[in-house]
Amino acid sequence: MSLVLERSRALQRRAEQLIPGGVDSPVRAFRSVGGDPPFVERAEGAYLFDADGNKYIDYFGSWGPMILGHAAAAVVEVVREAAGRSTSFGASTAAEAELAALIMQAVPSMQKLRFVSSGTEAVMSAIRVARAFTGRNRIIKFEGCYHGHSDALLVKAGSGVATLGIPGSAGIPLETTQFTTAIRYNDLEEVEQVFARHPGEVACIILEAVVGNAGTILPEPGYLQGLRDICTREGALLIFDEVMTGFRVALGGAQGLYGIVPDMTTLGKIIGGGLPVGAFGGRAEIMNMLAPLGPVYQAGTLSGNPLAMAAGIAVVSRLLAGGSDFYERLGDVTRRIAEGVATAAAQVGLPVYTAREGSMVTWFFQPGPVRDFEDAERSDTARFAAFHRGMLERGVWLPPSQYEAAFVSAAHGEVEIAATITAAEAVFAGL
Ligand code: KE4
Repeated sequence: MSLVLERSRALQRRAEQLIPGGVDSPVRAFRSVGGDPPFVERAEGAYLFDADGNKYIDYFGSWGPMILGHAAAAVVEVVREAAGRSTSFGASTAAEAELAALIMQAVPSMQKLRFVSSGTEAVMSAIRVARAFTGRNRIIKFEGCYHGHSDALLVKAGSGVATLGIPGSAGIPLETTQFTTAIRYNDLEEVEQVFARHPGEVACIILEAVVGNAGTILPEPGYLQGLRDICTREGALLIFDEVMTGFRVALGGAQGLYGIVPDMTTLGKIIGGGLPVGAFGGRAEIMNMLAPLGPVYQAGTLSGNPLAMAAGIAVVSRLLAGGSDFYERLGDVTRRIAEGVATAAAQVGLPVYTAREGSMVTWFFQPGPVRDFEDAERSDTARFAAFHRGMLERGVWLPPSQYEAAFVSAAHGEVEIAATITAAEAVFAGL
């Protein structure tokens, strides 16, 4: 089968003249799966429509935000209305506290929070506050976890860094990453060793409690509680980067699902409903370090943007109203899709290891298990690329990397489940 992508190819050629690689974010370039990326013209519900009129079931959902499906009426309506009152003020609005309060209903560990315009900004700011609050510099992160592209965090990162197989990034002075220690996920002994090597120096541990940026990797029993206990004992802050898992794996995010109370949390994606929003927050005594109250400076022209706040309020309100029933249905649809694809692979004897938490899932092309990034890297990325291409040609658009999670939205239902499994059966038959 081949896809008609003439207009997308022409658009790609034009974009490449003006924008590096023709993309505003590297993972969109399809470098690890090959072929030309379709250019999207519009999206609705569970579907994307490209410049050549092709239609796809969407399994990356703008990399997480589109949990209600595309162009959800409630979201579009409030954004249109907000735009009519101007698109930005650079002054305080009631909507900011309204969205903050809604978020705190689901994530009570965030006693105070501040909005920014991306997950990267949220994490960068949270790290700065953690360092100021503890008076320490060292941060512990985990291989394969991605926390945005701020200098100190681009060490053995996941997502696009792993996708492109680059060690980190050029342009980052060693002095900037000298206080970043990246170790294996799911290994408490390695964490203990870092604290033994650097007594009194560790400001925080930051992690994706459920990893999505190495593909989906779940915390082993006791792991998160172990990190919580170590941070409490050592006076370091535990930061859950829930930019992806927040309002995704459960209403209360990974912290709600696993019953762990972090000292700080970062959010993004879903809380903006597809508009640029990030947030960082935590215990009030920590967040009160921020200017204008305290000595930590952090700012943003478009932070708390009225359109983004309106979209976030619409989405988070819907999720709060839907509660556990919403997430139960979403998880069940995802489970059926995950198992259907895995069964299709097993039927032709293809080793595929499925990892799923709620409505985020990854099919690793290997026997598994996948407990950390080293395991994930054993995947057959060439075969994943062939799978991705075959599914795309059959109208199913998966995230274009083995090291990403696929996302299911509330708009995915019986038709999409059946179509996805049928497509997978056809692709696997030819792999
Ligand atoms: P942004 O700056 O891209 O809004 O958020 C950075 C970030 C922080 N923390 C986690 C756990 C994240 O997953 C992300 C961003 N996720 C990737 C997808 N895996 C964004 C996609 C892209 O880079 O284009």
